Amino acid sequence: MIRRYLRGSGRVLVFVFVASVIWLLLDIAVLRMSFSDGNLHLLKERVIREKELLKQRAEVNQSTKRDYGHPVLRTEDTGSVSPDMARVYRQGDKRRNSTLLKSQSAEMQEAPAKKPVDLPVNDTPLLKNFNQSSNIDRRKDAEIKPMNTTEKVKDEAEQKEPPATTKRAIEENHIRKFSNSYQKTGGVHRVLSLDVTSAPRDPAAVGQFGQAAVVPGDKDAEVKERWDEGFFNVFLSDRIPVDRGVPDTRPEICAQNLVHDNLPSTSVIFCFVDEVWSTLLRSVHSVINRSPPHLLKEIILVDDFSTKDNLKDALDKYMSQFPKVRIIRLKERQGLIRARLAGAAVAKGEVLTFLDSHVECNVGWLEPLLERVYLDRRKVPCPVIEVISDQDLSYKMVDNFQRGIFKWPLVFGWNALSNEYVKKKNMTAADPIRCPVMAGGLFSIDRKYFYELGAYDPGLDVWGGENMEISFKIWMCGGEIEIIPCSRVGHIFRDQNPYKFPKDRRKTVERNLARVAEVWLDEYKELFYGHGYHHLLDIRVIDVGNLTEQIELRNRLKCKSFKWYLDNVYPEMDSPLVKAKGLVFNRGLRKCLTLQNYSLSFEMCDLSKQSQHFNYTWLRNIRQQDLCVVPQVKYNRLVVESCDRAMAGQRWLHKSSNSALAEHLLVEVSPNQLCLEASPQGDNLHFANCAAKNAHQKWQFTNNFSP
Ligand code: LR7
Ligand code: MN
Repeated sequence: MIRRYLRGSGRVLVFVFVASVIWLLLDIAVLRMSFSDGNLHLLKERVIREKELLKQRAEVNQSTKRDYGHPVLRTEDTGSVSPDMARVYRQGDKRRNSTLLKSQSAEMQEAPAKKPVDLPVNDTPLLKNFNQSSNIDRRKDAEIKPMNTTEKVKDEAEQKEPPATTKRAIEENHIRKFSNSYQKTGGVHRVLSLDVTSAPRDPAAVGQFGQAAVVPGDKDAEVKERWDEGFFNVFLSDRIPVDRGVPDTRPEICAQNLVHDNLPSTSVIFCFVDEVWSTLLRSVHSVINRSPPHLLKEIILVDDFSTKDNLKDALDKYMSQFPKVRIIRLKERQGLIRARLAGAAVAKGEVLTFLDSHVECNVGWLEPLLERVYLDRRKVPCPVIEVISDQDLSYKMVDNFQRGIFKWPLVFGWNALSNEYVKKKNMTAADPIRCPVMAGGLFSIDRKYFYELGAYDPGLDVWGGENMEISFKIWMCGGEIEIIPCSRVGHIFRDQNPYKFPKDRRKTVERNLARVAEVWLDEYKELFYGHGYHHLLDIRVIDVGNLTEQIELRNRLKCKSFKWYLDNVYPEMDSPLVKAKGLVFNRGLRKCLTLQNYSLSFEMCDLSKQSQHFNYTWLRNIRQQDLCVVPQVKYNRLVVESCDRAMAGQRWLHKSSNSALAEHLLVEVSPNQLCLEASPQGDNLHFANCAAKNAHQKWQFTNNFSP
């Protein structure tokens, strides 16, 4: 039977079959030979790395599924920040994490801490060139040869490219390639996930790939000694490579996103004063390594009159290897606000990108920002600000759906979008997030638009409040602030400013905030002063300076009201204009306070009588239109005067229902506790020592808005 098959056409078939098998075997052998050991190793590594990445993303996704990935959401939902929140911004929750929220207020308020997620980056070698995995658009890669990782640099060298020996040469090489092959077509391309280094990264280096760096046992004293140089672990920072890799923390879809080919170029502006050398360098390297060169017009370093020696000649020398880096030296200390203005004044890029001087930009950080400006020049995009630990310098990913908000008295904080909101808007983790207030330090803005908006108020001094100013200005004058989840930048959050304030720190910040309140808050400025800043109303305490130009600017730009901002941009913020209002009912007398023809009396309560309606304001006045009910302790009586916000003598403390002296009205300026009391017949109002149970000392407003 076999012989029959081997006859005729069957024989031909068998021959073809056997030949194919032999050919296949040969093919495999050749393929095997073509892989050097190293290549096989790389291949294996990539597979493992991708597995690792998938695992990490699965973990993030898992928590995302649970409740959109931010622990803050578990405690803080729906945009309202609970009153017992403890630390803001600079304080964070040190027990749980090293993240810090910022307080620009002297009275620390609380906001949810921005919770970082520890990344599973344990197996260092597997994470070599981490950023490259699966993020590179291979089709585009072939077309336009974007800058790439160390591995890619090596490949190119093997392709008989001129050897790039210095960083500058490498940079120029890439710029040349880009300008040759990159055509501004008006089309789109997949976002470039670049990460160039001059030499392959050492996987064993301290803190490599954003991992926690460990202090050798005998170096604790040195760590301590150097801490104050930057108020973070300067000792470790100095040991970490200036061009270390960081884990690609973007939501998965980001690497697939398309951006326009003809995005505007940007000037990146770093202002610094006495920044730690290694951190400043790492900030600059992260921009050079991970920004498409054709979009990076220049990097401007504005030295705000630093005192550290190495930030002078040594810095000039170091930066001279990067043709795009320019250093501007201010002749005297200006503070970060005017330093930014100085940087912006010389910038040539179409877009300004401001960054703090202790950051690390992640892969693909720039294009998503510029894309938003390209789509609408009035959009002001901010990256997601991730956490570089002040303790071990590890790069920590933060949760999704976070936005910047403020609480009274203009305290910045983070707040997670509510589940309902995310669902209702059908949001993905990569969608831009409308952001009522920016953190301040990291954002891109169209250069011309920045100036149309009047840039920053140059009257703001040194540090603080400028993020509120620019945020209100942007929103109220027609722009938008967004957080772009596909753009991520790590920032070292620290407990203290490592530089001196020319004047008192607290006073500087308070004065800045008062300027912002006076120009932008309209009637809501009472809420600002009323949350612990009453003292600022006394012109002997602060001089906010001249505001004419700022007010004129606001009029010229025809900016909307602060009420519009609250209603449209930050509707979750509950901002009642007064603390309490309505009838003022005396519990003992069971009658209501009445004001007629400048005289006070008691009448039967009647909601329809305007003479019985009073406001208890944030400035703690009892007020009817422009008239205030004022204690005259000396004569043991009440008078009616025109309200004057600066007069502490016009103020009352109305105790909330859960305090010991519930519903009592205390004279604010008085050496001892004095309470307003109605006489039993209701023919007289006088002051008496406060007595918790005395019903004639209890005053009830119809509506209470504050706890
Ligand atoms: O006088 C100064 N001159 C300067 O050049 C003071 C500071 N600076 C530099 C300084 O070196 C740094 O690079 O300005 C930058 C910001 O100062 P930081 O890092 O001390 O500020 P911060 O990170 O504590 O504070 C945040 O709030 C500031 C308030 O005005 C600025 O807006 C910062 O840019 C801002 N930082 C961020 O938004 C990063 C994320 C923090 C959060 C949340
Ligand atoms: Mn900072």
